[in-house]
Amino acid sequence: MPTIAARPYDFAFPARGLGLIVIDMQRDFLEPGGFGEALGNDIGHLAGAIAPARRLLAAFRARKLPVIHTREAHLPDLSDCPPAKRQRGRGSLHIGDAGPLGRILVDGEPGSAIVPELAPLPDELVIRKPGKGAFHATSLGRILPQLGISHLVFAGVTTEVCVQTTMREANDRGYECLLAEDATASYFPAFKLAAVEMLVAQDGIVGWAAPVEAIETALGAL
Ligand code: C5J
Repeated sequence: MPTIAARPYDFAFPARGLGLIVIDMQRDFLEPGGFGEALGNDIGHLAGAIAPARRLLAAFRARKLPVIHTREAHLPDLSDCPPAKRQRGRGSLHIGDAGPLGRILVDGEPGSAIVPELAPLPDELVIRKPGKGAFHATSLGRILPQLGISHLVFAGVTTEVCVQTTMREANDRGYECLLAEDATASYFPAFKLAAVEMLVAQDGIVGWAAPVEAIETALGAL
C-alpha cells in the first residue's frame, strides 16, 4: 500500500480508497462580515489555510480521487437550527440575522458560499450541514461507502470545532483519518496546535496528521 509520511507514524492507504474532505471553507468563516467575525473572532488567523487547501485540491483532482466539500449552513426558515445554537453568543448578530454577507450561516446567502479560491468543481460533492459534525443530519454516511472511500484526508476550518468533530465522527464509523496540518486553521492558534496533538496522541487515537507537501509527494507517486 502507498503511504504518506505522517505523525504518529506513516499513513497507509489503498490508492482507490482515499478521499478528500474540505470542511466549511466558507465566506462566513473566512471573510469580514460573516459568522466568525460576528462571534468576535480574528478572521485573519484562517487565511493561511487557503493556499495549502488549494494545493490539496489540485493533488486530488490530478489523480481523479474523490473530493467532498462541506458547508455549515441552515435552511432559510431555520427549522434545522436548534434554538440553543441560534441563541448562543452575546453579540448583536445571530444565525439567521441579516449581516454584511447576507443572513448569517443561511443557505443560499453570499456568506454561505465557499471562498472563490477553493470553489468546488461541478462534479464534486458539496454537503450542506446544520451541525458542527458533517455526519450529523446529512447523507455523508451513505455517500462514502458508495464512493468506495475507506481513508479520508481532512482540511478546512475550524480545526478544533467542525474539523475535529467530523474527524472524530469518521473515526468512530471506522474510517482511517489524516489531517492536513497546514490546510486547517483556527481563530485560536493555540487551539489548533492542541487539537492536532490530541488527535494524533496515544498512537493516533483519532488519526494521523501530515503536511500538505507529504500528501502531495505520496499522491504524486501513485
Ligand atoms: C464553527 C466551524 N466554528 N466550521 N464552525 O462554528 O468550525
